[in-house]
Parts: sequence; C-alpha cells; structure tokens
Amino acid sequence: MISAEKIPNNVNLSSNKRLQRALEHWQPKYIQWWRDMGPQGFQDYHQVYVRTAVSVDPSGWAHFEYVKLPEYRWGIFLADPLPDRRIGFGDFYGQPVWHEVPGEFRNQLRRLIVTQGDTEPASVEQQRWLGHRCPSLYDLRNLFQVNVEEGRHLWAMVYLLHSYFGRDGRDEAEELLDRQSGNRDKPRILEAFNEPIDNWLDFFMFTMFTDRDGKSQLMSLSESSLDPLSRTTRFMLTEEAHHMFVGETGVSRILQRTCELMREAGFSEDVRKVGGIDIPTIQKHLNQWFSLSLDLHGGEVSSNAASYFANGLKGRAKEETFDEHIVKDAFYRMEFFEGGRPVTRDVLMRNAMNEVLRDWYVSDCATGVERWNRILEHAGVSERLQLPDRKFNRRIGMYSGFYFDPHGVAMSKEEWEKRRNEWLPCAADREYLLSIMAGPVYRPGTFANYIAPPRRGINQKPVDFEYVRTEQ
Ligand code: BYC
Repeated sequence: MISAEKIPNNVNLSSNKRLQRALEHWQPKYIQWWRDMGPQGFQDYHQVYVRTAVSVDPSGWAHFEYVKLPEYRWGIFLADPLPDRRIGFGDFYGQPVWHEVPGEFRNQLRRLIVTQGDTEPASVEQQRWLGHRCPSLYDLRNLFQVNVEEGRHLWAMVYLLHSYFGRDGRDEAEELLDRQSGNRDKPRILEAFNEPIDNWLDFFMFTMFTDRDGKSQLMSLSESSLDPLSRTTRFMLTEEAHHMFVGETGVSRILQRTCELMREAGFSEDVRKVGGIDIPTIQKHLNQWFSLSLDLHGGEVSSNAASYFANGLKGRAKEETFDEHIVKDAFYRMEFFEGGRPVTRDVLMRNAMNEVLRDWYVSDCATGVERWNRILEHAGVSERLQLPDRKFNRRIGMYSGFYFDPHGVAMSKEEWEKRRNEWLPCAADREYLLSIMAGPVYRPGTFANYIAPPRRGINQKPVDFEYVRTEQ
C-alpha cells in the first residue's frame, strides 16, 4: 500500500520496512482525520489545482496537477545533507551533528517535535469551514494548498517520531490526530491553535502572522544538532514562504479594495456601507493575530529555552550571523514590569532565547506591515496600520495577567474591559465580516466585493483560470 508513487520521498522509504510498517498503520488514520477534520464539503467532488512536492530540487517543486484533496500525495522530504555539518551553537559547538537521537535529550527533542507537529493539523482544523465563504476560486485554491502543505508538515514530524522515537514516537503520532483545535477536553497544545478562524480576514492574518511564527520556529529548529530535524525543517521552510505570501497578499488585496471603496464612498464615509472592510477592523484583526503569535514564542525568561540552546537542540534564527555561538556569559537587556512600572534588567542570554527569537519575528512582521502601508500611501489614504506593543493582549510570559493598550500603556482590568472592543475584534465585527462573506464566489475570475483580484495567477495561469473544478 505504501509506495514511492503514493508517498513521494527522498528518505529511501521503499527499503525501510520498519518505517513502512509504522506508516501503513498511521496513514489510514491520517486519511480518516483529513476527511473528518479537513476542508468540509470539498473532499469528493472537487478537483483542486495544487502543487505537489515530488523532490527537493527546484523542478520537483514546480509539479502542478488537479487532485481530489484526499488523494493528494503527501510526501516525506529532507533537504539535502550539508557535507561535514558541525553543531553550530551551545555546549557541543563544533562537534559533528547527530544522526540519531542522544538518549539524554530524547524527551526534550520529542517534546519540541510534538509541539511543532501539533500545530500543523491544528491549523487545518481551524480553517476547515472557510471554503464555503471563499472570495474566489483563486483564494479557495490557495487555502487548500496551504491546508495540504500543513498536512505534509504533519507527515514530516510523524516521520521523525516514527523513525527516531520508537514506541513513544508511534503513540505521539496517534495523539497528533487525536487532539482537536478548540476541543475543551483535548485541545491543541499552543493557544493560538485553538482559536476559531471562520472568516477570511482572520485566515489572511493567521497566514501572515502565525505562519511567520512557523517560519521563526522552523528557522531555529533547522539549526538543530539533530541532523534529520534540521534537514526536515529546512525543507518545510520553502513551503512556509508560500503561506506567508497568501497572508500578506490577501491583506494587501483587501486594503487595495478598501481604498477603492473609500474613494467611491467619499473619504468620510464608513466603508462598511459599501460592503468593504474598514481599516480600523483590519487593525483589530492585526492586533489579535500578532499578539497571539507573540505568545507562541513562549515566556521571555525561559529555562526550557536555555536548556534547548545549551544542548544544541534549538538555536537562533540565522545562527551563523551571530558572532558568538556558545553564549555562556552574555547578557540580554530586558524590560520587566514590576510594581506597575517598567524596570530594565540584564538576564543571561541563554535564558532570553525566546525573546531573541521574538525580536527577529517582530522585525520581520514590521517589514510586512510597512509594505501594507505603502498601499495606503499610494492610494492617498492617511491612515496607517501598525504593530501593537509587545505587551498588548499577552497570555503567555511576564505580561500575562496585566493589561496594556496597543501603545504599551498599562491600565486597570476595568479600563481594559471597557476599551477592549476598540482594539480587538468584537461580536459585531465578526457578524459584519460573516455577512459580507455569507456565500462563496465560485465563478472563475470573479472576486468578492471586499477584495481586489491578485496581480497574477498561480503557475503563470491567468487569474480567471478554473483553479478548483466541481464535478457534476
Ligand atoms: N500556548 O519556558 P516557556 C507553525 C508553555 S507555528 C500554550 O516560556 P518554552 C505553524 C510551555 O509549553 C510554530 N502554552 O516556553 C504556523 C511550558 O509548559 P510546561 C510551532 C505555552 O518551553 C501556522 C510553559 O508554557 N513550533 O509551525 O520555551 C500554521 C512555560 O514555557 C505557550 C514550535 O512551537 C503557548 N503559546 O516554549 C501551521 C516549535 N508557550 O513546561 C503551523 C516547538 C509556552 O510548563 N516549540 N507554553 O508544561 C518550542 O520551541 C517551544 O515549545 C515554544 C516555547 C516556542 C512553544
């Protein structure tokens, strides 16, 4: 049943009987999960024009075909090995990388891989109803492309669990299909992956900000001394780039359309009256997903992060760009919030590794927001989007339990409750978004009123190409 034809791979699957047996056991459960928890209503009668990775070289990347979603060929790929690769950071700096899991780091590595793996099916679950409200066939196809690739990322983590963690790994692989986004009894591990995504503005913000956390976490895991983890995550990063493209351009197209509608309606008119999405609503959704994604980087001071770094399991994004890689005596200057006031203190850099990665993440997000603002500027609109302060709306780390406005000004719980709806999406916003996304737009080349068409189609196809075909 398991073959290279069905599961494209570069891990020599055909000669690894043990792995084949494990995957033969897991695969039917995966397909059942995909049918139950994947895109609802688009499993049996729709052909989707998707890209399937069939090898790691650039030509293997450009493989496009129409497939029914459950028949997508989820493959297992590791980026090519780097000759004589050495451990790039931490206490074992300079030693050869590991091709097996060292016993003493087994639990920590398993935990990292499970946490990463858990986010992949979670996002598919979160987005499973969106197809019924798609703004176009182009967007529908992009949603499904993202979904099948998140499914492939799950395969990537399950491959590692099955190959390197024996019985425990097999149990963990089953549990990855068992937990469910938003389920009260068995939720997904990280909070952002339990939030519902039932409208396309949330989807685009999620792929812009939360997939970008995927990028920063994958970059840091790709530095890992465990070479198979490094190579797997390096290949995943190529797919992650497309997800962020979907998010960034999705919001860009909404902004562009908002500007057009503002012009039509007159600048002082509420753009909602002409069926668009007003900039304050866009800002609120930005605030929501940016702050949730900041939480995904963990606590500011973390002994877990220090230990991951010391043991060479998880490095910093672009570790090679730092001058020093052992980082034993270095300090990081950090702002704490004590007695209602900010206080600056130095902490050991190793304990601040989550914050170091968050710094990288924030600056990467800021660049994207600048590009959005250029659209507003070109349209002659004076409003601008901005990232809220890091302290805003945090539930993980030292700011959780306190209340700050988007500029980082502290406030009481009562004041926060009173003003929360100015900064974060509220029931009325959600209702409005659902009202303008009530039905799907299935006619090729046609777009919902609140979003502009993309500049070009996928794989040099025209924008009005039939990216998703319905069987009669
Ligand atoms: N929610 O020492 P701390 C992606 C827990 S996204 C709930 O501060 P640590 C994707 C933590 O587990 C990338 N709990 O943090 C995107 C710990 O629990 P215990 C996913 C949280 O350990 C879109 C406690 O709080 N990849 O790929 O350094 C679509 C204290 O933790 C949260 C990864 O995350 C939270 N947000 O953890 C699809 C990489 N944050 O020990 C996919 C793997 C922390 O008290 N994970 N906790 O039980 C890691 O590297 C780390 O586990 C974390 C930070 C970055 C999550």
